[in-house]
Amino acid sequence: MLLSLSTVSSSIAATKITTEVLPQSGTDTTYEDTTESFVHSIDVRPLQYSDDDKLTSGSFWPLNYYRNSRYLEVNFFNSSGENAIPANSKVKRVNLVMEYTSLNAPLKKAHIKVFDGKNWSKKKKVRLPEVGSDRIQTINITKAVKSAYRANNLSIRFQAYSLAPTQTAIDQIKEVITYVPR
Ligand SMILES: [Ca+2]
Repeated sequence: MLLSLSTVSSSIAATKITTEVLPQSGTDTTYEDTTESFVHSIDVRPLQYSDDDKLTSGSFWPLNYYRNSRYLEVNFFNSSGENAIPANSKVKRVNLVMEYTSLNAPLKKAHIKVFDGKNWSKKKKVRLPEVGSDRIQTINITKAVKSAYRANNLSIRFQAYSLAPTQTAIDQIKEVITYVPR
């Protein structure tokens, strides 16, 4: 009897929970002019599900190299929703699932950065799609998201550049968190 109680108790302690967080807001600065008025809020609803309803970048990505000022930023603020991760939970893994395509020409490079509450992380490479064909991938960002607070207050920036003008269309981007509640 004691043995069985002990077994139950240790299995509860080790229970991992995986939850998905969908984007709530975001901004697009791909427009030609990067003055304040060209920082556009985006409608994130197309990003929430893989259903071919897509968010197209407002303008072409830069040519030949990245520009710091050009990005799509997506926020996964989750501190009060039913999927919020309890404070002090042990965050085991945080992935981004992203499905997107390039519309007009191949991308040369693409990456994401993760905001950790103070700074943007190092670049995480994003694999490139064929033109007009969706590419779905899982990007492990656990190293940049070490706490429940950060997992609940995630912002990411997607950046790309190409050799010929092209926009991207994102069908889905979501945060998948695996954690052990405390
Ligand atoms: Ca969609």
